[in-house]
Amino acid sequence: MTQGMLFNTEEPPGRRDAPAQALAPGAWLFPGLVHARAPALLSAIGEVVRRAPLRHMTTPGGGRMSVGMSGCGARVWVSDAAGYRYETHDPRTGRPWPPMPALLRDIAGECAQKAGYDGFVPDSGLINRYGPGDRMGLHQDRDERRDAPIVSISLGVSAVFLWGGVTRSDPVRRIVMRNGDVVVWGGPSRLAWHGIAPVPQAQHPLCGDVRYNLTFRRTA
Ligand code: MD6
Ligand code: FE
Repeated sequence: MTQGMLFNTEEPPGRRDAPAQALAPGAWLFPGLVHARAPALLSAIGEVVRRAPLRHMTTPGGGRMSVGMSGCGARVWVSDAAGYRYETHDPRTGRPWPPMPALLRDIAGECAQKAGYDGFVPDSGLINRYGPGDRMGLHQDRDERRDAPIVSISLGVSAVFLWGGVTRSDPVRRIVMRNGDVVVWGGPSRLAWHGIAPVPQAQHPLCGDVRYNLTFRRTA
């Protein structure tokens, strides 16, 4: 087998120009929108996780989350036996979370604007790291401000995004998220159920067998 065959580069021709896709009212998928800036985004992630290492949080029920998490900005989402909440300090180091790199803040604002959400300035950037087989069950994002959208950027290995409706029993669509794809949602879709199917064993030239997801929010 040649070295090249080991890599699924996941870059079908033309995808960088793919049109925006409306997922639901207020929710948009922008295929490849930040594809060209993936290396810069990954180095910003590296900068953050050097100071706030990725860790596996515990759910209130006592389970260990398979996804590695960290974050930056004024407040970051944490989970432990006491529940889900936003914290100003990293419980692992006792220090404030690293400031949000300007590159991340600016890209998040640009993405939100594309979806019609002007003036979005995130105060929280969550970093999720998925290895092969890691998943995130269907959930709603309820712990932060609901009058601001969420900007979600996928990097590295492709994964299937599970997109339900605002009611738990709504049908769930499966949408492939590739390196550089962006989802923005808010307004009537802000409380949509969503998740990530187990990430396949695959290789991406920038990330090896890892998928990263960045989500930007307003918490205050
Ligand atoms: C992920 N994302 O893509 C998990 N939440 O790894 C989320 O849970 C999420 O992508 C709210 C808005 C966008 C998201
Ligand atoms: Fe979520």
